[in-house]
Amino acid sequence: MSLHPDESRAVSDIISMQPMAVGFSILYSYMMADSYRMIEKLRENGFIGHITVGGTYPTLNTEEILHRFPAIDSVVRVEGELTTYELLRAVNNEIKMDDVNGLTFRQNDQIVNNPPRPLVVNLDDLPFPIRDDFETYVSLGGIIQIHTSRGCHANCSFCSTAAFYRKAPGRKWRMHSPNNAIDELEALLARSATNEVWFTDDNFIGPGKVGDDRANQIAQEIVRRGLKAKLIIQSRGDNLQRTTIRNLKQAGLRKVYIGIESGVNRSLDMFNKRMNREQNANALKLLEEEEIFVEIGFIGFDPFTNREEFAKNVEFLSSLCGKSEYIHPFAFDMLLPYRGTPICELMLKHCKAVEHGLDYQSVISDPRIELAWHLTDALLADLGPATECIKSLIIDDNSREEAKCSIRLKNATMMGCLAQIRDAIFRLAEDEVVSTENHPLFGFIHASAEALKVNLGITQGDGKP
Ligand code: B12
Ligand code: SF4
Repeated sequence: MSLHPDESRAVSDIISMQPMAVGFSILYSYMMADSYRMIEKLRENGFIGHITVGGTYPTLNTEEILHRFPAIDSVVRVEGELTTYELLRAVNNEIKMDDVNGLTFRQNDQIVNNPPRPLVVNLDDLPFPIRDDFETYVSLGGIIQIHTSRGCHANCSFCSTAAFYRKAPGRKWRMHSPNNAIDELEALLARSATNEVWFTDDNFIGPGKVGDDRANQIAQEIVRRGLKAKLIIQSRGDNLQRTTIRNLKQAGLRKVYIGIESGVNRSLDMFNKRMNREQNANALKLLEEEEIFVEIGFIGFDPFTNREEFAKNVEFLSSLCGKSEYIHPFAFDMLLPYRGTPICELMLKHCKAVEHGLDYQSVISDPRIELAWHLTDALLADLGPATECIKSLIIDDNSREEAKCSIRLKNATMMGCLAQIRDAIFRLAEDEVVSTENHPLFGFIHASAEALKVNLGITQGDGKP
């Protein structure tokens, strides 16, 4: 059902409809607080129906949620389709709550954890999602988003998707058949004023021959049906085969999001990435040679990062992106140890994570690394508008050369500033007291980003040239 964007209006809409149950989808930790504010308003306004929550955050924090948020009646863990159907039957007294697998619920003062529900075996058995607001969403600048597979065969220790699907028995990477996936795509293209398509699969190409064959069949099917789409995918580096990338490019592939995470093998091992620095670099080179735009996810800092490793990360990015027209990093993050992930356990064991709001954050003990992280964070924030601008250029056929030039300029600014940050922290003695506020490099970073904005013709803070 579509709700008014204004919270109070949405609450009064729900109250007037008197549904027997309301569900909230909570993908990110920060959405929990906002959703709960609305849930409390519903209760204050007399809503007595069942309130449930689902999504990544509730699945990884099930009991915590029911302990901390008394107005919530249950949590739907992992996949929601079948569990929600049965939950509604239970709310309607057709079956017992205890019989709904995948549900955690409140019973008197107890929290009851029913057994997990196995993952859906054949994704094609699921109907296509109802997209009531699709036209409005596209008219506001949204692009088509489709999941053509679920999960990932890998098991990176920081990844909440890996942790999410491991909460239920079943295969960790499952796919829609090429025909089924492209039927959904074709129907959406017919309804849409945009042909930009983001396959939001965690790992679009998927494992081994099965994944590779499917990606090729999807490419063939798009071409066979004559669909004109501009495609964006997310993939692990070790699933990229040159022929497949070429076939996908023929079908409209423009951009690949790729989690490279680090240029330091120690971090990659701790992240259980199952790829080393060289393998990641080769994946990026392959995409660059095939002239596919790439955005890199990078967790450049973790609580064990030292100055030499920071320097290695800077050197790694510079060697790959310094002169690149295709590859640009959109992150240089500090590790976020999400609750329920193996890395969170590891960080807690080493006292390297502390509670922060409804989740955890990393603890950095070396003040020089903390300074490097704050400066890098400021750099990424300042470069944000450039990244947004490049994103729209990449998808625009007429702006290909402009996009390449923008990426070159952005990379040059980013690598120049990173080198300055690296040199500044190497100038500091181990016992030197450093303040993370008011460091002169903040001014330099800001000025460099402003100069870049002028070069890219960005006049507003929102990234639109
Ligand atoms: C699309 C997407 C986005 C889009 C969102 C677009 C949109 N319109 O919603 C954009 C680009 C905006 C985005 C941004 C970010 N994202 Co994002 N995103 C995703 C992605 C790839 C797909 C989400 C999706 O559509 N899934 C498809 C549906 C079918 O799956 P699902 O959501 O899990 O739903 C199922 C169940 O969870 C359950 N369920 C879900 N909701 C409910 C509700 C009820 C009531 C019930 C009963 C069941 C239920 O049933 C569903 C069907 O089985 C996920 C990864 C993923 N695999 O989910 C990451 C993911 C959600 N994103 C993530 C992150 C970290 C971010 C960012 C913070 C990244 C960043 N550093 O900037 C930002 C924050 C966004 C913000 N606004 O601040 C993390 C969240 C981690 C966490 N624990 O908080 C994820 C899990 C990726 C990851 N592995 O790290 N993201
Ligand atoms: S490769 Fe990506 S999606 Fe797969 S487990 Fe690692 S971080 Fe998660």
